[in-house]
Amino acid sequence: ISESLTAANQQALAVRETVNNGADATKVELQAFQDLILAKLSDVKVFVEQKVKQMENQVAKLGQMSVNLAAGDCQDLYDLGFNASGVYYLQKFGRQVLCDMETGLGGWLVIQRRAKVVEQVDFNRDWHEYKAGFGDLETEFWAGNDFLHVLTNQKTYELQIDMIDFEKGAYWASYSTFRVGSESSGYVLDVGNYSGNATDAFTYHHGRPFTSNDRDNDLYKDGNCATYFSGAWWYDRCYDAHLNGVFPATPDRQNASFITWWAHENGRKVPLVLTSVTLRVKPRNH
Ligand SMILES: [Ca+2]
Repeated sequence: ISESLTAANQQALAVRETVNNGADATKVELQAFQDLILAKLSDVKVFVEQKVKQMENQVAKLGQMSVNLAAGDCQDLYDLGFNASGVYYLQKFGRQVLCDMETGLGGWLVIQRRAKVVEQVDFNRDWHEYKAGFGDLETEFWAGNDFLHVLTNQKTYELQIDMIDFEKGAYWASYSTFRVGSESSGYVLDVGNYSGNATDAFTYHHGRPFTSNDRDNDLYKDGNCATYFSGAWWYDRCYDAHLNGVFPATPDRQNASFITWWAHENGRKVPLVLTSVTLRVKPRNH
């Protein structure tokens, strides 16, 4: 009996050891399996995180695209983070515009630019060319009356005019209201509330429709101001400011039939003889 018990006991120990060993082996296997699963899960997590990030980027891009589609001026573009001056495409109007993102707080849309350059852009053009716009955004251009109409009727716009006189230097005129009417109104000019150092020569043109060499809407009875002064404008009889005129070959203060702005100096009206002009607009209070 004793021997049997001893043998049984040894057998039991052997069985226990076998079981324990087996358990250890199972534990090791389970641990390895768990590690494998965790590693896989970690891979899946990285993959999912990458995908989520990609999707977030796509959504952000789509969001910005839809906002870009709605951008109606350079201020909108500026507010979207575009803060470099240059040519931008306004999806809303299907056209390129020149934005000045540096002057003042930025957000300016340049609607006209003149400068004495080697290859001068001809500004003595007809109604339809002024309607559509012409020139080169990099040098000289007119943004176009149809565009000026839809642009300036989105919000209330202010206008800034910068001019250089060949010997007197820089002048500026600012108007807190600038709006251009529809073609059926003759693109009537609504401009007001001047400030600047150039004296106010543009309010004279307030309420006037546009006159081109083939459409006489001016108040000069004996002829067409645009024909006489080579360039379309919101003529009255005929002008105090004429910024679409021709640059004189040589500066001449006695002959003001060229591109000019009548300034007041010491109680006298004196024409500025301009070498460059820029007209730009942005929403008021920006
Ligand atoms: Ca006339």
